[in-house]
Amino acid sequence: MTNHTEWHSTGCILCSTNCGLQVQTREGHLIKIRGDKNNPRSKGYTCEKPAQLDRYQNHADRLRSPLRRTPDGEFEEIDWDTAIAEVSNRLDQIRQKHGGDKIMYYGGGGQGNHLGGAYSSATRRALGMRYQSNALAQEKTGEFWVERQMFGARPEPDFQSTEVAVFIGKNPWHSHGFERARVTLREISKDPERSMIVIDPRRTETADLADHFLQVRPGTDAFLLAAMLAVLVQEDLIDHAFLNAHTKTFRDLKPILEEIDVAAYSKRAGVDPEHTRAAARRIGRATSVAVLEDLGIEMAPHSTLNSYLEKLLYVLTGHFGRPGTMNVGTHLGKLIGTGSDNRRSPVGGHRIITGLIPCNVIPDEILTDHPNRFRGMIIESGNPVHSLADSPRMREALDALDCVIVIDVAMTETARHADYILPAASQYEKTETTFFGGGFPEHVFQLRQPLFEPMPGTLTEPEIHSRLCRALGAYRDVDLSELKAAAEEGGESFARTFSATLAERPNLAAIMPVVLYETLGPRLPAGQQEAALLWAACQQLAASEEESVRRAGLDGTGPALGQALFEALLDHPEGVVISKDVHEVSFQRLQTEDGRIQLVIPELIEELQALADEAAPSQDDAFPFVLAAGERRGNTANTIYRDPAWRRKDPEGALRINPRDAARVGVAPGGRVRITTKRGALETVVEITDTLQEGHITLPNGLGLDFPDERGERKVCGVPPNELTSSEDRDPWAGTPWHKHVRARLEACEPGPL
Ligand SMILES: Nc1nc2c(c(=O)[nH]1)N[C@H]1C(S)=C(S)[C@@H](COP(=O)(O)OP(=O)(O)OC[C@H]3O[C@@H](n4cnc5c(=O)[nH]c(N)nc54)[C@H](O)[C@@H]3O)O[C@H]1N2
Ligand SMILES: Nc1nc2c(c(=O)[nH]1)N[C@H]1C(S)=C(S)[C@@H](COP(=O)(O)OP(=O)(O)OC[C@H]3O[C@@H](n4cnc5c(=O)[nH]c(N)nc54)[C@H](O)[C@@H]3O)O[C@H]1N2
Ligand code: SF4
Ligand SMILES: [Mo]
Repeated sequence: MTNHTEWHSTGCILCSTNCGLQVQTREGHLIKIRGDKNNPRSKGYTCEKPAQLDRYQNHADRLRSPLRRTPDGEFEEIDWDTAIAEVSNRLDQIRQKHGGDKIMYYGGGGQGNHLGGAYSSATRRALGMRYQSNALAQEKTGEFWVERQMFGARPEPDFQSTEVAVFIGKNPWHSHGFERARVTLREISKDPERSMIVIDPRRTETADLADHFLQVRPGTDAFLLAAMLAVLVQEDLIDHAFLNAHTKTFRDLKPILEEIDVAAYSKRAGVDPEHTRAAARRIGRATSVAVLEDLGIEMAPHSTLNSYLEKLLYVLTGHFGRPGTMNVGTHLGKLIGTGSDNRRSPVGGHRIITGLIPCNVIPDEILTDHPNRFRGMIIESGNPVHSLADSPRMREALDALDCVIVIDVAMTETARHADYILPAASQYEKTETTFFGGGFPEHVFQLRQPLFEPMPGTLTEPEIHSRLCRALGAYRDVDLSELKAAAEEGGESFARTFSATLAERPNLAAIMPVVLYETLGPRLPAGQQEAALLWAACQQLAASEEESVRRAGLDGTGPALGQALFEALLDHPEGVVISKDVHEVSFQRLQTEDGRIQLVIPELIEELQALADEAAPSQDDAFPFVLAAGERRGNTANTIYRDPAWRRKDPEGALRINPRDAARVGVAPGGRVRITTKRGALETVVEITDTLQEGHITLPNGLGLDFPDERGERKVCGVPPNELTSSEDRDPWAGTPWHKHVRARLEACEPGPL
């Protein structure tokens, strides 16, 4: 086994920021971990969480052999040849009997790994699968839907140089979401010329640094954002020159915002109208503003409307396409699907956005006798039984399928419901990367190289998909011989043969990732065969964004530039700048019909206008609390760390509650409560804190995982939040869940025996 006694570059896989790390290893363990100063984006920064990464790499529940469910519901080990043959056979049977479109794909990547999903497209095409979903369809699809209509692109905030940073339902102190978050937050907070605006019902660590903290009542952001937009229009803080140049329909929007009663809407949101005005004026008068929304508004009532209003805040004030504002960057590889948004889910007719079926309706697309229902599922790098709304119903749905295949590194809540479990090499045992944003104007990409050999018994996802495609008859060795020969000749010759082959042979074009893996892959340095697919992504980026790529210092034109880019990725496992943009390019990247920003989304305008008549929520006596089910804290990391021992403080993940509520419920610090929602009831420990307003309670995300203790007894530590959520509580447009707004009641528990 290779030991890295020297520092070795890799990356953090615990959140989408993917900070660069340097590590030392010994006998399969990560023994020393520090930030990597050579990563051009994170520059040595990390938070507290990656220190424990060996708990991801090595733990009791890592999978070490393919497993098959036995008739008595247990699992038995099988070898890989049997697993591949039986899995492809079972899926092919569904295809032949019901059609490949009855097999659904879920997942494809987490916070640190997106190559599996990219290679899976070959297996999906080989089986004729048409429908997929992943965690983005329970958080970001509402925002995507809005962005597609307004911009046809995805603008990203530049907090490094902005004058005014705005966070809406986002706590970057803990959840990050952009590079070097804590450093940047402190810099903005200390600088008297710069300001921070935070909209959150809880006084978060980020709110503590803010100049304007609007402590909104949970679930009423639409009112507050509408009031802020109304201030901008009513006080004429609008950038008319920008709107004239880049939009068309302000005159349709203006009267709607002019009518809004700022005082009444602010009060409805629990915010002093003067605070609303002050924050809006700060945005209206700033030279630059950057805005980031996240789960606090995306998983709450009016979620898609919230995303629309959030974007109007910066568009009406012209904070787009300049330093410190919102810009549209380049991307190597695709995180978000393309294609039309006109498709609907096969049973319920739910809107498919960026190619994804809303997570909340997946059980409805299975638990029915509708002829188009799903019959099988491939779940890769996702834990939907734990992470999607309504865990009991998700378990029922998986059990109703003819065949469930899970590809994962660990025995998860979801894997327990599989017919076959295929064990993957971990993210430190293969070449991996993510397609999350790498920044603007300089875009950084990191292709991480393996620290360890794949654990015996595991395979990388590209290898799994290649074997599945072969077993399904999607390719034979002879089909690839010409390309293999061309790969030996290298660069230009391979590029030519590759385009010619794909143009002539649609069946190979359909499984392109696997073709690259099998032909170019073996020519790559040892352990980096999985990088092959990125060769195509590099060629594409070099062709579409030649100037930006050359500005990053890469030479050549056409395929030679693509090749140079690909080699840069292989040569720089610490991360490398792959493109440099000028800000004006943001306007050229608008992909709307007329190339302008669209100000009016008719459906959402209707929802905005209907706010005026929306009844205030009644004090629901059965469920008087609003539970935010799934808060990010310093000791949560989705379900990537399964061993609860990584949480030294607060191992169980306490329910947070305001002191006056705690007194009313009759619970003391460290006491226990029973929390009940319309879906379920569970017990938990409490933490009493005045950072929460009365009536608002929170539970951390990612807890309640099933893991063996020191004696090997399986235990669930903490509350699995989705035992308490319902799939019908969701946004009407995007189907995204309202996890931040779960009605609940609390009762103090008798102190239990210790
Ligand atoms: N430490 C840590 N970091 C993470 C993760 C993790 O598990 N742990 N997960 C990563 C992932 S997958 C994601 S998507 C991001 C999510 O990152 P965030 O969205 O920042 O995370 P949350 O804590 O879920 O929610 C953000 C804020 O929403 C607030 N909120 C609740 N209800 C409302 C409301 O009605 N209105 C408003 N305005 N705010 C509300 C909460 O008080 C909270 O401060 O974090 C990423 N980073
Ligand atoms: N109630 C509530 N529910 C929530 C949230 C909330 O705030 N509240 N947050 C939601 C959000 S924003 C998100 S993003 C989701 C996250 O939930 P999921 O998408 O389910 O993702 P993760 O917990 O990040 O882990 C995914 C899986 O990947 C596996 N894995 C790790 N490395 C590899 C690998 O190399 N290969 C393979 N094949 N598998 C691997 C892990 O073992 C794990 O099972 O949770 C969501 N669920
Ligand atoms: S901010 Fe995210 S990527 Fe960076 S070290 Fe922390 S968890 Fe890892
Ligand atoms: Mo997420």
